[in-house]
Amino acid sequence: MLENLIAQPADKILALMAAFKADPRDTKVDLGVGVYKDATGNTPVMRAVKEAERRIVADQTTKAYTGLAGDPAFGAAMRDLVLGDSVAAERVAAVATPGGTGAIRQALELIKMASPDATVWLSNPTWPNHPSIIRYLGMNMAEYRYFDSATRGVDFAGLIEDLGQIKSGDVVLIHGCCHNPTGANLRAEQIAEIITLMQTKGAIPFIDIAYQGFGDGLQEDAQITRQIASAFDNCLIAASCSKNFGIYRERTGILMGIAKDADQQKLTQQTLQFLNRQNYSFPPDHGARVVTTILNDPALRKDWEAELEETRNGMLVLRQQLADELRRLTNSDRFDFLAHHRGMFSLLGTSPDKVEKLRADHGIYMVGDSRMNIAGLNADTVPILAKAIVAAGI
Ligand code: PLP
Ligand code: TYF
Repeated sequence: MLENLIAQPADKILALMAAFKADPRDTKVDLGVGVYKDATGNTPVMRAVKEAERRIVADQTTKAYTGLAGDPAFGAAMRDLVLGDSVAAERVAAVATPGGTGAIRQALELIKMASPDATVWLSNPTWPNHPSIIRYLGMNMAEYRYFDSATRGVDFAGLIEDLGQIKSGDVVLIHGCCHNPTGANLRAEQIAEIITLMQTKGAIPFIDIAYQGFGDGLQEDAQITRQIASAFDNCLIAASCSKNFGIYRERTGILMGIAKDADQQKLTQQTLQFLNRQNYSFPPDHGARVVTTILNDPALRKDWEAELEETRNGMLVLRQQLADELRRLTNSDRFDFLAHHRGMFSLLGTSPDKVEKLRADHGIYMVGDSRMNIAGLNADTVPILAKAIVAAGI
């Protein structure tokens, strides 16, 4: 049997992680995989997470199964965090999932069940796992223009033109904040225009929010999601806790399905639980319990928010330092977009051979499409990167 297998395409981001590890140069700089790192290159366990884990270990009396949706308290806490009061709670179905990826997978399975002929529209570019999972599930897929390689902002005219082709029942996947890989984000008035267009066409929004709190702030980063969720009868939201709680390996995420009314919510909830059961029965609990403990305890929550703000502000400082250094070196404002982008990533907008040159000549690792993880920098490596960018003729 196993001789029939054919090699599957590797994840280019994870492959880059391995290449970085294997590089013996001690001057190497990792701007690859989207994991937050502090100035010393460490990915810390957040203070509130440590304390929540201590409490869970001390107080937990059982590790018996939760339920197919996970702990309902996690669902409620995440609904509040992501949606605020933008949508009535009785319209929201929710299941815990293994990470944001699990939520995306379950959302796509739900779409396939409910609407097998629908086309799922993705931004070009997007996170590579989006098209990979859609292709694996044998679903229809199309792209809408997103990135303007001249301004390194959003190509809004191109986006609107492409979304003009969507058909009734099609699904449009939108990054809730901190677009991966570009770092370029939509403004509220642009979202309003997209909403109107999608409503005219009868399309369904699917939001992937994996970096809430990494862009403009915890509430600010939820704005697009809330704006969209409150405007449609149906909406799917895949939220990840990996980044904003720093619990990557715990695999913590949630899929929320917003239904038209309470009856439709019941059916949606039942279906989401069915999908969890088909794939893994009960979702992982530990990370979800950590998140719930933090969100429901005012002191822990305050400390988590403060540390998340430090993280966010640290990345903004690095962005500004890099933009300033490049402004100084090039005597131009060509790289000012780096300070305007938000989240962990910026797409430099250069060719794969220049990215390769940065790796070969300077030991600077970024993804082949020229995505760099800003959190991989520190005050010492900012000038090194700026010099290398100029030396590579970018
Ligand atoms: N969506 C986007 C856009 C991402 O960048 C990520 C990466 O971390 C995820 C979803 C899901 O992450 P995880 O499955 O680790 O929660
Ligand atoms: O884009 C990134 O770097 C993160 C981490 O298969 C990641 O989202 C990368 C690849 C992958 C899963 C997570």
